[in-house]
Amino acid sequence: MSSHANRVVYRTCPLCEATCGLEITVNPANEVVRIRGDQNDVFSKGFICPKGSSLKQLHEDPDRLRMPMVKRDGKHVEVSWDEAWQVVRNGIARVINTHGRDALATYTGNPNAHNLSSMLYTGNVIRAAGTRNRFSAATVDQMPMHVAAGYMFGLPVNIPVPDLDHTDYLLIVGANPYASNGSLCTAPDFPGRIEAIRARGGKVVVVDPRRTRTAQEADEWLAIRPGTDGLLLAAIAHVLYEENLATVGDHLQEHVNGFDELHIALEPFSPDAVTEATGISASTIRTLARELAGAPTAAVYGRIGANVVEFGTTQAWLVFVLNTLTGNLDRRGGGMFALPAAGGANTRGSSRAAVVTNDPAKVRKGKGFSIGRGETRVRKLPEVMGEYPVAAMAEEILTPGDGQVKALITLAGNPVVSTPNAHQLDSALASLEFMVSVDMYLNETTRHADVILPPPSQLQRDHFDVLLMQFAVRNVANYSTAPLPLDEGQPDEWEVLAKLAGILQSLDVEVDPQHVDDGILMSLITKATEMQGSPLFGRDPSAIFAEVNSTGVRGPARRLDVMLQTGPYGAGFGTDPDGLSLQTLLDNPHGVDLGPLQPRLFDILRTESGKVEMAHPILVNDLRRLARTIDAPRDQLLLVGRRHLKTNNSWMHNIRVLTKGNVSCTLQMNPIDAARAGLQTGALAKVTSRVGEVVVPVEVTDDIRQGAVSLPHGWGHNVEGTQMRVAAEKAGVNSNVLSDHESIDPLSGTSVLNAIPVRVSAISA
Ligand SMILES: Nc1nc2c(c(=O)[nH]1)N[C@H]1C(S)=C(S)[C@@H](COP(=O)(O)OP(=O)(O)OC[C@H]3O[C@@H](n4cnc5c(=O)[nH]c(N)nc54)[C@H](O)[C@@H]3O)O[C@H]1N2
Ligand SMILES: Nc1nc2c(c(=O)[nH]1)N[C@H]1C(S)=C(S)[C@@H](COP(=O)(O)OP(=O)(O)OC[C@H]3O[C@@H](n4cnc5c(=O)[nH]c(N)nc54)[C@H](O)[C@@H]3O)O[C@H]1N2
Ligand code: SF4
Ligand SMILES: [Mo]
Repeated sequence: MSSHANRVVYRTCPLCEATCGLEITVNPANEVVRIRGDQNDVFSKGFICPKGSSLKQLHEDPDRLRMPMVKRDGKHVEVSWDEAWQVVRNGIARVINTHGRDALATYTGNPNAHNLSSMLYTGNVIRAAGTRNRFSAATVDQMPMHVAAGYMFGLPVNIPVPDLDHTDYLLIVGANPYASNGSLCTAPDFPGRIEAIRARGGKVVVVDPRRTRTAQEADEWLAIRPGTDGLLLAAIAHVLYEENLATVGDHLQEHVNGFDELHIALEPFSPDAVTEATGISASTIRTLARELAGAPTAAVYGRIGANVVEFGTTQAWLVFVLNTLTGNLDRRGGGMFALPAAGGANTRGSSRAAVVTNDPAKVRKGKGFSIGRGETRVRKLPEVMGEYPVAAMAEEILTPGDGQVKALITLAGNPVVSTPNAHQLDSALASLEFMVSVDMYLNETTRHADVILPPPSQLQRDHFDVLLMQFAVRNVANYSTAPLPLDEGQPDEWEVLAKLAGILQSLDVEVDPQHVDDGILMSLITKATEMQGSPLFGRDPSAIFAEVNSTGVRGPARRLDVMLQTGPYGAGFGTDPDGLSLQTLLDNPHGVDLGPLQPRLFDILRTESGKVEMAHPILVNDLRRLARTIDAPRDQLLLVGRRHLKTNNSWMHNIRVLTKGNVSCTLQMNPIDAARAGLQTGALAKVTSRVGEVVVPVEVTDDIRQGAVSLPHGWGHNVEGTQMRVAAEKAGVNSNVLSDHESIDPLSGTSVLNAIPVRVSAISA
């Protein structure tokens, strides 16, 4: 190829969980000429959404930070990397030396999950900070799924995903994959996979207070009252028992605990009892139960609408329970567990022979799952998976006393827009002694940072979905090289993170990220050589280090090579010549297909009993709390969220191609509720909750049930001191001004971001 020709690069899209393969054409001046779906991608087969092609505009966005910013006299100015690191070192040293390490807090946001550097190095930063005050977006997102999976299957990553490509019946509860493209269910072209279910004669039912695009495309839409899914799910399970339809299937008969206890605990939840609360008729509930039990295969899938609510964990568990009680757990077409090529927390460091037997006699009993190793200082909320609920972050900063948080490190997060009681957190961040953010924008959160350290753009880095493949509907491995080079003098994100980790540990500004990384790699290899079942067991760590180092690859790709080689499909540094290594993936730029999901429950169960715990006491106990909501008063409007296909949480509104047109922040309201409040489409409404108030234009629509109103999250860009000019033009309002930091799912600490009681009134324009 002559140097005047365009080149084509294949890169997995890192913007959402769908992991679509992109075909990116780049000209000799290193400008992106075109982005389209990669027809040959083994997983996405050409599918792309409008966000995928906007990676070009994201890369070229003049507001995207290319140089570090330091706050001087209240204003952010560009500085050199050396200068920025000096400020970071001094700020961190001052806080640690004055107040101790617990005065530091960390917050890690969603894009870390889509970023190879972050997936591998963020943990090093957090550990190096040495603080117990760790927060993340998990407690405004999927934490209920982890906790439920932990109690039921022994490990928080043991989350069953609906086997979309083989199921005959899909019940979707509080998810809208036509907009979100799926979550904890990695499935490029989720919509196409739903359509395929129907095309092969299957059925799709959607439970959502809004008639979403997903609901429109389904066979049936059930307009549930927000926050009451637990009652519905429990009632479906109740019917399964009552009508003798409940069976875990022959494959699990001997391997579950709690089948009868669960039956008893579900007693209060008859269809008749929950009809009024849920707004779903008893006959519909009975039909749902019979259909789920009667379908050749069926899967129940619940997400944000079922998770970030008062009963998030119990509902996540009930979703798993329904998959189990209909005989569909760990069975083709039901709820299954992926086997990722790298980074699987239930396969770590073990070769295929060691992890793929699915022999019930070889179940590795575990310690079980628990929470509460420590509690927050102010509200005494328990630790969950090594972190605290982000709903408690503001009070930990604002409440004086021993152990008060004085400094914050945010890594790819925008908590001021994404977490509850936004105004409270905003003022908390303004009161910090020191804050550093690794982020590519000067936005609502990072405007409080003393230093912002920008990563390169999404097109300037390599990629592999370490996390998302643990929740994929098909086993696939795909590594992409960086389509575009780094800018002159620009460090890669892993170097930024490794250096930050080094500074946090040693308080020495001179740390060399390469040196830090060598240490990390060596310890990774050493661990593998000490682990029975690993292909590296008993081998010489230095020899392996030398071998992986000889490829010339550095940073996350070098670590990934070790993870792949020691993973369940791995080459094991010579033990399996047909196995996977980084080189295999380099040779296959469209990905390597590892096949459909296979039953593997017995390989991953880590409960103390070695059985599936259908009725963990903590969850069964929570059914009592749930039962008390059957007769709860139902006079208030309940606010729910929504996502739009062209937005991505809070941070892509600066991309004009995405926000032009009808993408906007409105309050959706049913005609009856609107008429009652004297509101029409376009009129301004005041929405008030216990903690806050916003004024927002109304959109009257039949596509939302009575009693529910909906605002998308991620907006509210009209604040001082940011640098997102396009976003500011169409600012919208921050829906988390309304969400209440005191309102959480007590089992997981997850914030209640749906079914928030609000008042809506007309205001004169
Ligand atoms: N009301 C309501 N609130 C919600 C939700 C809801 O449904 N309703 N959803 C919740 C969910 S599911 C989530 S995941 C959270 C998200 O919460 P957050 O993760 O806190 O917020 P994001 O909007 O994803 O912001 C991501 C930040 O990372 C930066 N960024 C983007 N890419 C990169 C990168 O590659 N490297 C670095 N260093 N920075 C990067 C962006 O500039 C932005 O500042 O929001 C939650 N908040
Ligand atoms: N385009 C786009 N894609 C995204 C994102 C984005 O911001 N934009 N964010 C990504 C992230 S971080 C995540 S976690 C995923 C989330 O993926 P999804 O879970 O599919 O998220 P949503 O599209 O918000 O769908 C949640 C649905 O729950 C409904 N709902 C609200 N309250 C209730 C309730 O009480 N009961 C029931 N049954 N339903 C309820 C809402 O009306 C909404 O339709 O999406 C990811 N993909
Ligand atoms: S669906 Fe998700 S992964 Fe696919 S192109 Fe759109 S944003 Fe990217
Ligand atoms: Mo999320």
